[in-house]
Amino acid sequence: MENREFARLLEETADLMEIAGDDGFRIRSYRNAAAAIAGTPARVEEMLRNPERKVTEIPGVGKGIAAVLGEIAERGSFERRDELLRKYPPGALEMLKIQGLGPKSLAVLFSHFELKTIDDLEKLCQEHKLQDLPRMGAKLEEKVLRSIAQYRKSAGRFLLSYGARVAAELTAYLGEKAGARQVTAAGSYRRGRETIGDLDLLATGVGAREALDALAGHPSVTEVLGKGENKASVKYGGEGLQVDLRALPEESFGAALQYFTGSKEHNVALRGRAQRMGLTLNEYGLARVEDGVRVAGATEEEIYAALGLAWIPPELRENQGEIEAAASGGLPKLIEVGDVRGDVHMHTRETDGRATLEEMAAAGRAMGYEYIAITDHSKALAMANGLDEKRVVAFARRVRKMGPELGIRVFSGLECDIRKDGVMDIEEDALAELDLVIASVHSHFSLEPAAMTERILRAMESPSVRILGHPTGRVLLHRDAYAYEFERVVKEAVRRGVMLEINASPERLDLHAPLIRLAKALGARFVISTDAHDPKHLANIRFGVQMARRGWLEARDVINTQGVEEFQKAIQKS
Ligand code: DGT
Ligand code: CA
Ligand code: CA
Ligand code: ZN
Repeated sequence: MENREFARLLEETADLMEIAGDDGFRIRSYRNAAAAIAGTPARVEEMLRNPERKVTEIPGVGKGIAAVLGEIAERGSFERRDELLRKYPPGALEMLKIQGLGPKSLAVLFSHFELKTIDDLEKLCQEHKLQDLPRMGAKLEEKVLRSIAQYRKSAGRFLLSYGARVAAELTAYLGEKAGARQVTAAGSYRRGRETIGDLDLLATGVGAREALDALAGHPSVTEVLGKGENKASVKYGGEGLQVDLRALPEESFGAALQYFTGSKEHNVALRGRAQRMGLTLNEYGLARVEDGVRVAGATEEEIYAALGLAWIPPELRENQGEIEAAASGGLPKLIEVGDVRGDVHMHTRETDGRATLEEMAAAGRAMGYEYIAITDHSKALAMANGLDEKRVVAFARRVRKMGPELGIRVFSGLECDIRKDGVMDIEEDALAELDLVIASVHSHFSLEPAAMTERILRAMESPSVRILGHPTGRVLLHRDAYAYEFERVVKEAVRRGVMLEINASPERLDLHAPLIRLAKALGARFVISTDAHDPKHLANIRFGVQMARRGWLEARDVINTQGVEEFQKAIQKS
């Protein structure tokens, strides 16, 4: 069992304890322990087994929690959790994910109504039953209905970054346990979609068959949904990600990879093209209709070539014009991770980051970058200890003075809040001290679209603003983009030389592909940056690059693929 799993059970129980009105101190001790366990490199499961070690070595883990961890390791749950799960319906855990309803409101609802599922909750809101209760009103009902819709849309989907973690782990595991050397992830994961419904793995060559058994025996597999000659389907981890593994002969590997990469829409269009050429395409290969002779199947390249097409990168396979472009030699030369030469959005301990300026600089060097920009928060984010004018200026001077000591070019920057009325959170003369200002919306997400448009337009009037940060504000599986006139904002950004961020943080991935393509068509320029709050987040750049690729971007569209001199020119103030 992974540490994450232990942490998840503790967190979940803390939520239920809050509904039950348990002692706040106790609830906090669960949450603290969960955070500590998730963040500790040592494996809890091994510590429990090892007589030389004690889990109480982990800060935040006391005797009580240690006993709980032992029980979880033994039987997957523990007494208090079982009690709470008996007391409240299983839907309670889901309801906690509905925004607007904290544990306290849920406790009130449970005491007044027979409430078992999200559907019951939806019905209560539609029938305006919440309004009869203290401190609940029509506004809350609307909010809950909206977030139920949001929840349903995201239920059963997983972040791309989680898919990446599981894919890497299983690939290594199948190599080790079954000797399978060629395991490839297909499906939406390979296309780089920001969320995935399940993980589709393909194995071929030595050990492919053996891999099916090995997968079913993986310690994080909670359920085997099915296992046959060529396919195994399992549930992985506490959140229940489905993983499908197929074992394939080498001669049809390309056809299977093509088929299971999708998208469905791309495949339908491709099969149509094959048919018009007198060919049939399926997961086993490409063959002539008239005599059934196979013409391709071992690699994707030969299949696309036999269809008169250049090989199409998976990120483009959404039937959005890529087949036409591949037929006419018009595919873009997509940006690659190696093209990025600097990361220009990150936080330090000055605000809500976990590392120092020096540590982030070292991490940037380790990525092979020529430059980074440190862009901490501004004062409106009081929770994050945002910088005021004085600290902004002091920071800029400090970076200037340190210069070469940092071993990499560091631009002094700021992620400056755009206030509700569009005024920048920091005075212009302080902003002017900085090399690079990102303007971001972090509050008042539900303004009317017209007001939100004006707000962002006004922020861009500041001559210091160079980048619009996470331009739509969405948080995947959690919060929709805020509404505004995107085209108008992009046109103004182009006019003022403001670049659009493609935020690579796995929870955001903002902008997404359709908006990137639209913005590019309007002449926008982009940066891809990680918004790192920890040195290890710099590696998330790959997800941002995948978004850019899905948006058909080439390296020249992305300004932080340029060397330090050119980048500096691009951020110079007019
Ligand atoms: P997901 O898992 O919801 O994020 O999305 P995908 O694209 O990974 O979809 P999935 O896992 O259902 O299937 C993987 C690929 O297999 C899909 O992209 C295309 C192919 N595929 C699956 N079912 C069909 C089908 O009924 N028709 C066609 N043409 N292709 C299919
Ligand atoms: Ca899939
Ligand atoms: Ca699948
Ligand atoms: Zn931000």
